[in-house]
Amino acid sequence: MARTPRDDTKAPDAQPGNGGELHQTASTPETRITTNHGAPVSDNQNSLKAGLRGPTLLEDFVLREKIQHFDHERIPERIVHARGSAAHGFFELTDSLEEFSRAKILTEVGVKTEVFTRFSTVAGGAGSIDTPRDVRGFAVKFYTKEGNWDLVGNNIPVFFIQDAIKFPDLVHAVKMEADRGYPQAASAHDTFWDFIGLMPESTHMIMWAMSDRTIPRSLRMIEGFGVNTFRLLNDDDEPTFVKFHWRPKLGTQSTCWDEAVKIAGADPDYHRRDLFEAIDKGDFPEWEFGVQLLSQEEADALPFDILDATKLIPEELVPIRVIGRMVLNRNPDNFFAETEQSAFLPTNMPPGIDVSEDPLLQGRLFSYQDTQLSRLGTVNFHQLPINKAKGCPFQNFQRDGHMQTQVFKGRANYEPNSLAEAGEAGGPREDPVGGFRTTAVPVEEHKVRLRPESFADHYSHARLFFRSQSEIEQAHLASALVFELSKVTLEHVRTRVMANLLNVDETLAQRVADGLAMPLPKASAAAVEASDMEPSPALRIVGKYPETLKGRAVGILVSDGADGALVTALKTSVEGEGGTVKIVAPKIGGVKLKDGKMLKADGQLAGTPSVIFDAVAIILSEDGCAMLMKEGAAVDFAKHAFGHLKAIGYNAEAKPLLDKAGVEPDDGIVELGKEKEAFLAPARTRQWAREPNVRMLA
Ligand code: HDE
Repeated sequence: MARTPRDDTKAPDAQPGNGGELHQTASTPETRITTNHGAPVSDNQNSLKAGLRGPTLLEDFVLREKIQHFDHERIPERIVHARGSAAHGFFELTDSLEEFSRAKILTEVGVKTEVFTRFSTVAGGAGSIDTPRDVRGFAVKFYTKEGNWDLVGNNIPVFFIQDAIKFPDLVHAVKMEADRGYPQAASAHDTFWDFIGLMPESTHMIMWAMSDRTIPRSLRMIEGFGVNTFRLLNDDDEPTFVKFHWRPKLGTQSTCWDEAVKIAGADPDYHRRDLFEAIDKGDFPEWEFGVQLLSQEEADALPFDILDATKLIPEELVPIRVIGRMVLNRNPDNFFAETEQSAFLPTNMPPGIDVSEDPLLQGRLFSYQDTQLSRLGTVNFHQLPINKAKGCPFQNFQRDGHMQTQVFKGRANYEPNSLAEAGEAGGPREDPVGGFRTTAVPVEEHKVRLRPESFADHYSHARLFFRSQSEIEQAHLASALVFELSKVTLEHVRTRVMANLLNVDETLAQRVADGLAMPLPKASAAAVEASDMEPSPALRIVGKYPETLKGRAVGILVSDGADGALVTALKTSVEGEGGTVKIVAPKIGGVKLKDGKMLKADGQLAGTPSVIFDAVAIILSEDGCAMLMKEGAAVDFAKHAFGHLKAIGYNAEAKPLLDKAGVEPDDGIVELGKEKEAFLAPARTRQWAREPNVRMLA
């Protein structure tokens, strides 16, 4: 028999052929690696072989177990909203809704309830980029004292379709095309616009989808909406309709489209990183929570149907009452266990909150529970730590199934039972008073596959949205339509979309036709002619967000010989206002400043372009500038900051680089070292006035 060269008198890592010198060993049960069944592992570097150079043995259960577990690491990704990032935090009620709801989460002022919030894009796969033009999911799981409440919303208050039966068609149309498997995470392609053109009910949502809302600057800067109409039920079981709203403290802010495209290459994880880093450094994002409340009579008086998810209730008609706040203050410990395995269910509602008959919501009530079975593989997914109702006990007579983690005691696995009479545990019982009750909505009609007349107006709200936008936002919306339709290869599809747009607003349709260099067709036949509603300025985002450095990032590009005092002064001012500063240098080790000191870089120029910052400063020495003028990444740093409407601070020595990049003087281009405010003021916002000089908008 061949002898192995193992010498038991030597430490394991000193053994020949042990595979690397750096691995560490352990000798106590607390620190050593074990198999999944607890057997201590002596060697995690080498598989068991028949001889030094021989084949691996089937008997190596340590190897087999490790490889087999690895082979099964993935679970199916979400069919939609696959790409997501999440955080833990709390919700605090500031104003009681006692009059309308008996849910403790909506009546106990000052109580902090744990939440887990997952943001997502919709169309792309789990590994897709963070910045496509797409709707963002905004799903909040409140671990309330009366069971989990999952408010599974989006950052847009309306939806593409009215009836759940169209959801698979919509999703098939927007995802990668069936034969070619592309494009990934992009709506700019034939099948999506083909479906949209044929579904006039999607027109209102299309206005939102083509607005700047779908290219957010940060997940910390998106609004959230429950979208569907829900009900609240008070102690007397009286119902009130409710719409839910989240409003970010940092304001709703977006990128420029060209910027979003470039960020996709520079940092595909832009939003995930931004959220993680902000929370990591204690800069906790916060949202206000608000409700729109209306009685049946108020709902009946509206000129649209609140059961139709393609419509919104303008704030000017029904104001938003702010009743609480949410703060996200803890990153997940483990992405898979928490973010990936989290399962949100619109059916998770505490007593006092109820659904409406919105046919989109009704379909969702089935879909989410069903989808968890294929994603998480077992009816016991509610026992996973992230999904478990931790605000209260959960107990019933449901038993067994795959991956059952509870060890039930006793014989009581049915109800009613009288085991208590024999001194045994009888288990929990129903609670007619404190339990969940459904609104007693009268139902007395024929079964039909029809939509009500009140759902037939597909254009008034689209017009309301478009006409409520600022001039800049209207131009972005028209340009987004031109961009997307320019990627559509089927001419008749472009024409059909334009025919629908004519029903929204003739000037919009004309701008799109001009942008495509195509003739404007006749308007498509509308089931109901659009009517003019009072514009709702609350629907804008430009000009509404706070001008602040809080939550914003400033990149300072430096070279050898740069003026360190100027860099420090700028950094101190920006950080003093709550902004983040990152030093960008040609080499990651940093630069040698004018005074001979070293300044470390946070990012190397090629990998840290200006697209990832909200404002930039360029502080160079004369030699440094001469060198960087030959570096495309440096020229792009200035050029893109200018094109993306960012403030640019510079010192005199850096001016030639700006000239080479085509940076033209305006209020956002500031020589540093003069008045501090001169740079800080434009750095707190975007230079919208510059846009007509840098971009041809539709
Ligand atoms: Fe979803 N949706 N959805 N959806 N949705 C899913 O559930 C579905 C809709 C939303 O971070 C899936 O667990 C149907 C509207 C978010 O995990 C699935 C219909 C709104 C998330 C599903 C809709 C949403 C999902 C896929 C039409 C805004 C991510 C994985 C009737 C109010 C939640 C999963 C998370 C996820 C079905 C329409 C929001 C397939 C059938 C409207 C934020 O069950």
